[in-house]
Amino acid sequence: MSAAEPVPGTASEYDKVLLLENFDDGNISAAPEWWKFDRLETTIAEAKDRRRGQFYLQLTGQAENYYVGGLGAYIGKSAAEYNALALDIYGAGSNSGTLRVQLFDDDNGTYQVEQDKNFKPTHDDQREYEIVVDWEGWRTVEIPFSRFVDVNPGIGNDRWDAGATGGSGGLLHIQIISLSNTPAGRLNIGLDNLQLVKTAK
Ligand SMILES: [Ca+2]
Ligand SMILES: [Ca+2]
Ligand SMILES: [Ca+2]
Ligand SMILES: [Ca+2]
Repeated sequence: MSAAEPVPGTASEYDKVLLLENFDDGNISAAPEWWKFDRLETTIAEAKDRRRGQFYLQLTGQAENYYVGGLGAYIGKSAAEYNALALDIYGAGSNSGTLRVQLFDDDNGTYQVEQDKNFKPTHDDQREYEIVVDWEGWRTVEIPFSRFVDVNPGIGNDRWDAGATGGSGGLLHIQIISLSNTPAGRLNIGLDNLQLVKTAK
């Protein structure tokens, strides 16, 4: 890589960037506060290369029938000026696992995701994109918002409209569900630099 080439995962290649999380405060309980559920285990890990800053988040955990667990955070910001989610993912080879990234946008102007007893939204869109992590080392994954699929047709307005306008709270939650490639496998994935980005195209 030549010195002039933009470093993947840095702001230089984007028109606009909103950093959601880089884990460099070494604390997942604040700014933002992440919730965690089921068998997902998280460890703040020391980054070995400067693109990752001081820390990243290591995700591990034991699958039961492929499912490990998840983590999520309240964002509550407008995503109107961005067109993709970018995140750095560290893979440990073909059996690292799968991340199902979920975005929730506010469709009833409440600044919160109202949920039923199974934690499914009752008034807001839930949109998903799945990343099969089968590589080794770090990779910046960029997912255009248009690639996220609305998984609750009939609930919310079934449109990606995460701008905080007209009373909408914008992008409310990001949540990441983790799965193993085998029914009783172990997850092994690193996570860093979650950003909303505006790509040039
Ligand atoms: Ca970091
Ligand atoms: Ca809502
Ligand atoms: Ca919907
Ligand atoms: Ca919507």
